[in-house]
Amino acid sequence: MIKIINTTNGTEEVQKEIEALLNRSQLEFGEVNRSVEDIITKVRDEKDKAIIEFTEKFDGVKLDSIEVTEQEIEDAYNSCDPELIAALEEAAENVREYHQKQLSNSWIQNDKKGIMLGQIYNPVEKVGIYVPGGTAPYPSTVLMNAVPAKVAGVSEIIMVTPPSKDGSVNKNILAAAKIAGVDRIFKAGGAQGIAALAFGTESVPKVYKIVGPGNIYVAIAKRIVYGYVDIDMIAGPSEILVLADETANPEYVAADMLSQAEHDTLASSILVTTSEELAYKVKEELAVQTASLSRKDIIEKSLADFGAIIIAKDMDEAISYTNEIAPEHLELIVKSPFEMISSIKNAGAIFLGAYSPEPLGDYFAGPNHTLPTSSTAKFYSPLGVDDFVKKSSLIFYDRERLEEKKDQIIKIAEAEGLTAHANSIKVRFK
Ligand code: HSO
Ligand code: ZN
Repeated sequence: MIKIINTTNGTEEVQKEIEALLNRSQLEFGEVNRSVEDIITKVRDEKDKAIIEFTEKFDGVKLDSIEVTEQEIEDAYNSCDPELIAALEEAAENVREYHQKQLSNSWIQNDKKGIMLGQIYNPVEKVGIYVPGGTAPYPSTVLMNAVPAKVAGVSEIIMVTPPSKDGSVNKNILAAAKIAGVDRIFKAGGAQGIAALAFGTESVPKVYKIVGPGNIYVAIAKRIVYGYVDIDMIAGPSEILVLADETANPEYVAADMLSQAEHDTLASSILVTTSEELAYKVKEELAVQTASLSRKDIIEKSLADFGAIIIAKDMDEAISYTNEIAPEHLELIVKSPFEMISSIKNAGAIFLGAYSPEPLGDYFAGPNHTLPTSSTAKFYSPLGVDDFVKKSSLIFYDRERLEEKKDQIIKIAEAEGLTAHANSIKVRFK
């Protein structure tokens, strides 16, 4: 049962409750860490052989070859529901269009005579995408990771995903990979999949950056290989915060909260409202709607452990709790959502009004659904084209300009005790 927190009980109490809600770190070290390290070392040293062994051990299938063939991809695509394919195509187009807006241009500044400075942008050449299998084979996740990489100009997109017991990969995942333009797909899950991407094997090309969600083994493996390759943020369990006033429809609010609660027992669904009446109606609605949902057990646990309805004394207080929680998804179901945008400082994605429910963003609208969780919206942004682009600086001085500034540069070099640095300037003006 979801708890109701009334801020008339004093802000200290509420703060404590909020802290408890936010404290759902998935990362345990110790045991898991050690076994992930062992897997990574073995894959680095023994490559494909290790992948095949771990796949047999963890996924229960002995593979002859780990790469998904062109034929497997074609067959999967052709056997998918054509309406699903059409919906995914349309979603991919929206994601493409939205992310194209994020492209930045290289720039050059040459307004000072004899000097040219600039920054050039290049895509990361090879990117790896991890796609979970098991209970979470989401084609939408394939689109959200691969399409921005494609828009950024990544030349090789390599996907890894665990196979099922019969050695196949979920057909919807393969179809989405084809739609998004993934180049090659390998059957390698968990830490072994991440290690394969980080170090390369006889079959799997080494990549420079790994993105995509995964379980705790995947998350820890990404942390371990970070620095050797780049990674995206470590995604925690999903979250939604609905900020609603008395104009909100309790049925919609409850439905949206449940949409995230069904992801995971660790997911967090919170309503912050200024209306006590709405709070109690939503609580009732949550119980009614949960009863008929397929993932009822997950939802009930998630709501009981990490769900909350917070009744704030006014909108300012409601906004301040929201900014402190910094939710992954924020829905503003209030009379004038647009007027509120400028008060929201911390949120992964902001959904405006009663007809912009969270699943619209998960699947279709265009913005990325890989968003900062666990309050990291205080400093992280949604996944986007920037994550697949890197920059190089450009520096040019002509002879006169360098001569003009040589003493200052030599001064700093000598202050640092680096005479070879100083000499690299001096030698040009002997
Ligand atoms: N809401 C999830 C993404 C997702 N939802 C995929 C459905 N499929 C991210 O927090
Ligand atoms: Zn979702």
